[in-house]
Amino acid sequence: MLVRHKRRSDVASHEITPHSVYLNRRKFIQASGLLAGSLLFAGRGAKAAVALDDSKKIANLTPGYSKLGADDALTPFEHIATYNNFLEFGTGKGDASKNAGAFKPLPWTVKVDGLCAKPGEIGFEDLIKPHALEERIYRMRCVEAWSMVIPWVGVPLADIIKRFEPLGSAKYVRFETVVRPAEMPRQRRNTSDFPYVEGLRLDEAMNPLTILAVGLYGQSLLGQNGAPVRLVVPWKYGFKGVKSIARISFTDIEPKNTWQVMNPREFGFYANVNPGVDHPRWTQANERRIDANGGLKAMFAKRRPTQMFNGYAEDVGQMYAGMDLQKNF
Ligand SMILES: Nc1nc2c(c(=O)[nH]1)N[C@H]1C(S)=C(S)[C@@H](COP(=O)(O)O)O[C@H]1N2
Ligand SMILES: [Mo]
Repeated sequence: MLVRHKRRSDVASHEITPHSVYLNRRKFIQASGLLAGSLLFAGRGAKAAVALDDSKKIANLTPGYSKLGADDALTPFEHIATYNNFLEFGTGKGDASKNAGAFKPLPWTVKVDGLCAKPGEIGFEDLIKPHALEERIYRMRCVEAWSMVIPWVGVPLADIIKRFEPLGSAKYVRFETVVRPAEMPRQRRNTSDFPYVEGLRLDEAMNPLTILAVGLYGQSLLGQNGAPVRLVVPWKYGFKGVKSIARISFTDIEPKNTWQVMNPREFGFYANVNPGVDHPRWTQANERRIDANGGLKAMFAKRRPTQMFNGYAEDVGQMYAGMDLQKNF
């Protein structure tokens, strides 16, 4: 179980490592590699490991709902697969891609329990297979103010939820990430933060925009992005997107999510992208887009304004009508 136990250094490094520091380090590694004419640098190995891989290609994708602005260019795969938050593998942005190699997502079982008529244990294939896989291009916005445009492959969560027949008393869905200390190094050193937990109100979970993703860029997810199945909620900050889901529970109690437990002053349950509600330590009014020229461009680019509900207000705004979004942050 989660206990309130704040390790200052973890929170700080997760939240404030600027993208520019990460990029400088990467550029340095690449430049050093060139100068030294050497293949010994870890940065090179890491780079080769994140190239698109034909053997992971997913067949039969149908194009699903995507809603992009004129200046929303896709974030290159390389950045999506190497600039991550995944505490189970470390607190640095490069840790997940470096350390996820030992993580073997398949075979995989998801436990479904709580307030539903058809609870049970279900294999990953059976969870996903009956449903058509869609490609959906979503803008994603992290609480730390960087953003990406990601072509996900997934299934509307509503389609999956309906099969388990939630009871009338179910008001929330709670998600848990797998606990596999043998494969996830930070779960060995630190047990209090795990399993990583997230939650949605049932109507948010049933919203047509909410998906369970099994891939991106047309191939199945890499460990660092939450293989084999993770949540994607494009109008909320990135931390809602719980990875490597091992348990889905229907409940009548608002779930306590991991970041809220670690730091309730800074992170709430709703986490709706809102340029009008700042994070206690920085503005949320604008963001740095990680796009085609990679981070190098993002580093020098003008920050762009963040949109209410990350630009999905027409699709999701109704659900929050009348709510005080300063209080329910
Ligand atoms: N299990 C788990 N899921 C997680 C996290 C985590 O640390 N553990 N980090 C979250 C945060 S803070 C973000 S921004 C997104 C990042 O997803 P990405 O690395 O695929 O872009 O994953 C979210 N899901
Ligand atoms: Mo995040």
